[in-house]
Amino acid sequence: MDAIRNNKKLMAEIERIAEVAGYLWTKGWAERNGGNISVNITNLMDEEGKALPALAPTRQLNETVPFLGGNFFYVTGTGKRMRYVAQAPFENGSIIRIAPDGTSFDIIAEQPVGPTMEIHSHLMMHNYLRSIGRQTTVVLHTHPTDLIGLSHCKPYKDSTTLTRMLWSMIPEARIVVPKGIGLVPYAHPGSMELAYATIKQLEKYDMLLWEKHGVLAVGDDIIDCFDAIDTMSKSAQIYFNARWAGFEPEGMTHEQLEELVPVFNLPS
Ligand code: 2HA
Ligand code: ZN
Repeated sequence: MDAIRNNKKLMAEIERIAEVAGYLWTKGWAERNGGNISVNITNLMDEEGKALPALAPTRQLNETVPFLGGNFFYVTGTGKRMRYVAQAPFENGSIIRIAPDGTSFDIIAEQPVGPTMEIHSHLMMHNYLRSIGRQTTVVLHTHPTDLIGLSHCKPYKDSTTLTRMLWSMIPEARIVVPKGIGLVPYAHPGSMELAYATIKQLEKYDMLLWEKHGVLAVGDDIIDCFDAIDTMSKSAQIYFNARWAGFEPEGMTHEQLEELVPVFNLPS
């Protein structure tokens, strides 16, 4: 489909999405069809691409997304595996166009691959972020073993305690994820309950730990979203490695953590 393949800026972004999908698999964060990605590509679409006809019947959304009317997204496909998204992003994901009134969407390229079952919650998150004036383009959901493991541990089922511990394992954690990580209580995958609880926490955090399920990161750049999750996963690994070696890690002190704020110009 030339309207898509000839669009160099768009294809460059699709390649970056495929690159990250490959990282999710090699990291061991994407068993079977675990995880999903949506990226707002509206600014990368040209007129020819925007006008492509629908490849499948129009689908209704569970919730209207008025701030996304006329927007375009690349979305990984339902049941599709990240390791194959990495190799063939258009066989394992598709480009969708949101209707001008934000009530439905059409799949327009390249094949009629149905989007992830999390499409409703992803779009509600994108819509919420636009509604508060943010230009966020990426929602990335994946299953990092170490961070999910922590969400089974009672003392860390609290966003402040969890953030403080992860930050204290290595300075990069606070530098790369300055807002910290919010804990979202368990609700089943794809549920509206999970979507609403997530949106509520996006007021404060760009990264969320879905209890006993996975991690979700939002941002302007898919590589940055991956890096943020990777950095928090590194902290969790340091914590678990210390525990396996038989000691409770000391962690950076309060002073050491606070000192980073002015040095790296972080929000306090
Ligand atoms: O797409 O990870 O949360 C599979 C999932 C659902
Ligand atoms: Zn999941």
